[in-house]
Amino acid sequence: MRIQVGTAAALLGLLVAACGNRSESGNGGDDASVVGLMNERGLSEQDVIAALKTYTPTGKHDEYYCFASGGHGGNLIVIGVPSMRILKYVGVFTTEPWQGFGYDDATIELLGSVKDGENRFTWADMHHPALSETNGSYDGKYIFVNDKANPRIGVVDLSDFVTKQIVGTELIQSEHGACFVTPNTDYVIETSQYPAPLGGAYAPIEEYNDKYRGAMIFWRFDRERGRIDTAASFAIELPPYMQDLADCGKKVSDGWVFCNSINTERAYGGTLEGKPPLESGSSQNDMDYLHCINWRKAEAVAKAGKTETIAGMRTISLKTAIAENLLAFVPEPKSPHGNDVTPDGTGIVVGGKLDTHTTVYDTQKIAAQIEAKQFVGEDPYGVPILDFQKSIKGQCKIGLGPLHTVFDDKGFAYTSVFIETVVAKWSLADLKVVEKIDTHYNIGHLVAAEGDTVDPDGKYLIAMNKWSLDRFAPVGPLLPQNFQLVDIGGSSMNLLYDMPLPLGEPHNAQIIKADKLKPIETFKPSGMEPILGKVDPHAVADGQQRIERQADGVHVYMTAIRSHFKPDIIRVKEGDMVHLHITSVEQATDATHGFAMGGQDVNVSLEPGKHCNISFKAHRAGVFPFYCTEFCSALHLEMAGYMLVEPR
Ligand code: RUQ
Ligand code: CUA
Repeated sequence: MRIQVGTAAALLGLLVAACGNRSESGNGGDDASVVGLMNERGLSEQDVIAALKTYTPTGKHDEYYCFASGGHGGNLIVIGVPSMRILKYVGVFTTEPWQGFGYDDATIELLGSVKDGENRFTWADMHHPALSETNGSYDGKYIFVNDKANPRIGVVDLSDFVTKQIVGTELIQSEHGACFVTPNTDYVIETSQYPAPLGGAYAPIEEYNDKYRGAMIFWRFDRERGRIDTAASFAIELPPYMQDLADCGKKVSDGWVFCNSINTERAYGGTLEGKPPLESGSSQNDMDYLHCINWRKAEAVAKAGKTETIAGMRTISLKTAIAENLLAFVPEPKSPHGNDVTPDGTGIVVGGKLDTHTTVYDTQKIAAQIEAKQFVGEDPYGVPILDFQKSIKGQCKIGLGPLHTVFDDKGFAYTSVFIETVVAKWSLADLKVVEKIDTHYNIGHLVAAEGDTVDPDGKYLIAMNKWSLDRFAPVGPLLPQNFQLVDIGGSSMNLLYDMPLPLGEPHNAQIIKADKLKPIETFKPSGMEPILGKVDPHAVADGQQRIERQADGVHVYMTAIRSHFKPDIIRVKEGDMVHLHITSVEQATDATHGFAMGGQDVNVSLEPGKHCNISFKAHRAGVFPFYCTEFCSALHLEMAGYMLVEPR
């Protein structure tokens, strides 16, 4: 393809004029001018404009951070936008060897803080990260993530990008509607998906209707401590529908939380037992139920002690929730999935996977009808139901299979449409589609810059596509996921960049302005243990290095500094418990060390000022070299030592 200079747009024309005659820096082609490169690589003008909008020169930082779920990897992916450069993987539910996450005493304990009996989990199914908010805006302090498979919530502190806490409850056996935060992050919400007897008990599946239940958990977040306060948390029992995504009211609807459900048919499969598969059994009804919960009322009810404790969780029973008028349903069309409150809080956009519309509910009408108890019926559990028509603002004819919706700063909504594989842009004012953009292929979630807050930025949107099909060089049957960066700053949407994600399935993400984050550069004061959040009692200052034999084994108080460990010879006896207490006494930002020892599965990261405690048994006699794993100086290879394990 030859490009005619005369057809270039103004921007490109300028570039061409500026660079067209220069060819001195040619690497590869003969003509290194912009036009020459375009011709050589077969790039269109649109391609070059897209490249210019995402290219970020060396040393320049991105305007936004995107925090994407790491899916089965159980970690959080930090990506710069618009360059789409991956900045970090933060270990949350699984080990992250480079960071030593899951290899020292504190992180081993953290990863084991939610277990099932003695079963520890080595993976997670992370879906929906949620940034902490103040007055409905991202405040850049924390991010919460969920594990659908083994119901857990992780709390990541954005001051150091370290996971500080993992909580869970045996009340529920799976979840999906998590994490969603209330506008001031008083609560982090986690909702069950597949009903089961609450608390983990057994009941025959034939007793599904009577014994199986869902629940919404309100994890109380203590901002001062930066931790979830499990004792101050509570739950609400829900009928055995499959509760799905939730979102919190904001501004005029602050105090409410809305949650989708599927399978109001209460099908439970039985394909070998003469029953229809779950998938068809659960898609019989035209309507499912949008759950509307007054969480402020629920909080007061829980505070008044009108709860029963199940598996350690204070739980408001369905009966109490109904009696207190804090739970009501509104019908919602055809296997709903996404549930997204508009920036002004007046609407909730629901996408029905088997529908061709998004439905915009009216939060004020819903609240008023519930207050006035204007119900038109009740479900088999006595939960009051509102009239559909009286509860909506209207519907937008959008295309087949709408899922999730995010918002911009100009009154537009953007909905992922799975079956059609597009992002549909539509106006919240008149509920009309204005434009669609192809997202090859299988779009799931989408995320826009601050697009689920009270003040969205517009600018960028990422379509999070489940399989990339033909987008990249083939790598076998398991295809990369594909994040497609879309420019939504102009009057029409433009695809800027395809970013393969080599792990699945990332599900959802959050995009926040980079200048809202102020991460620390080193751990201060020296000896900080990041999960403890303060100087570790075993921290070691220079001059205090020592080896002590105590009742519970050999304690080694060690420092790391360029380029040696002190002590560097450790003598123990076969069978001894060894406790390493290592403090990095560095303060320069470019001086990270690692500590690894073969044969013991020991591997930690020692960023400047950080302290780690590592315990293991000297399981056999022998000589065990240890060394630094970060190329920290010219004499990095010499940053090493020996543990000598003498035979008994
Ligand atoms: S799900 S693709 Cu968020 Cu877990 Cu909708
Ligand atoms: Cu310290 Cu390499």
